[in-house]
Amino acid sequence: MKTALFALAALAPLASAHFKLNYPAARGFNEDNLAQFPCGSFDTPSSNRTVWPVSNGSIGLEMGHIDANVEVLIGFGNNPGSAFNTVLRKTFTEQGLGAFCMTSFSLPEGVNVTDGTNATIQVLTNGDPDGGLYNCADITFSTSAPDPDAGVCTNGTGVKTIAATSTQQPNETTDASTSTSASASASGSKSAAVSALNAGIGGLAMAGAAALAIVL
Ligand SMILES: *[C@@H]1O[C@H](CO)[C@@H](O)[C@H](O)[C@H]1NC(C)=O
Ligand SMILES: *[C@@H]1O[C@H](CO)[C@@H](O)[C@H](O)[C@H]1NC(C)=O
Ligand SMILES: *[C@@H]1O[C@H](CO)[C@@H](O)[C@H](O)[C@H]1NC(C)=O
Ligand SMILES: *[C@@H]1O[C@H](CO)[C@@H](O)[C@H](O)[C@H]1NC(C)=O
Ligand SMILES: *[C@@H]1O[C@H](CO)[C@@H](O)[C@H](O)[C@H]1NC(C)=O
Ligand SMILES: *[C@@H]1O[C@H](CO)[C@@H](O)[C@H](O)[C@H]1NC(C)=O
Ligand SMILES: [Cu+2]
Repeated sequence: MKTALFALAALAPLASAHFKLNYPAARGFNEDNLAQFPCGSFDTPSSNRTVWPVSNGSIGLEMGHIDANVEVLIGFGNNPGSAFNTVLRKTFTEQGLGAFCMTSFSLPEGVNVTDGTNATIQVLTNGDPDGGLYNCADITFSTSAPDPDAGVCTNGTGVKTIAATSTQQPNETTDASTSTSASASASGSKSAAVSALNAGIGGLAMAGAAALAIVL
């Protein structure tokens, strides 16, 4: 497993991480436990919250799948538990590996927050091959929140978004490549890479082939 992961990581660094929430800072990141609802195994709010804007916020991810369905929810208060009841961005499909910066977040009509309101953002994507993958970030709203530092929230080359073919939440659909019109070769190479990662039985040769498939 480690060998396969390492070989993949060396050749295609972004393929190994499912997805990662970089900004606002995640509660924590444990790649092996990302499938644990609601926050990828981090159930306790961080004492260190990111000050995040009431309008025009950004959320920076790093994508390790060639395509993924993504949804962003929020729960209000100091510890929403698993009550992420408000949708900040409904399900869409993202394609391309690497840095992905979602922009222009604002709260839905009728949701009022003031400076100092605490909340937790939950980002979910679909899993390998089904179920969800979760990352959460604890924030404090502020009308004067600073922009993310330069380079923290950017888009990698080739990253793009398209409408999702399903309105279901990503954790209730199967792998995006089976439910979108993404090219067959892309989903094929993704599956190869993902099985090498997940099964851990690939060994160097197969991991190398999977990494090559990703690059191509
Ligand atoms: C928000 O969270 C911070 C740190 O976790 C805490 O000190 C503060 O009292 C909380 N604010 C409110 C309004 O509860
Ligand atoms: C608190 O968060 C800030 C910004 O994300 C980070 O630079 C700092 O290292 C964090 N501190 C701790 C103790 O986690
Ligand atoms: C929204 O945020 C982005 C990224 O921080 C910034 O470049 C842009 O100027 C902001 N737009 C407005 C209208 O504030
Ligand atoms: C990244 O790309 C997405 C999809 O095209 C776009 O909505 C977003 O504004 C871009 N982010 C930045 C920081 O330009
Ligand atoms: C939010 O604020 C608006 C305008 O001040 C007000 O009309 C509305 O009732 C508030 N909504 C809630 C849920 O408090
Ligand atoms: C999927 O995530 C949403 C939002 O957090 C949650 O309400 C729902 O229960 C989750 N579904 C499953 C099957 O875990
Ligand atoms: Cu994955």
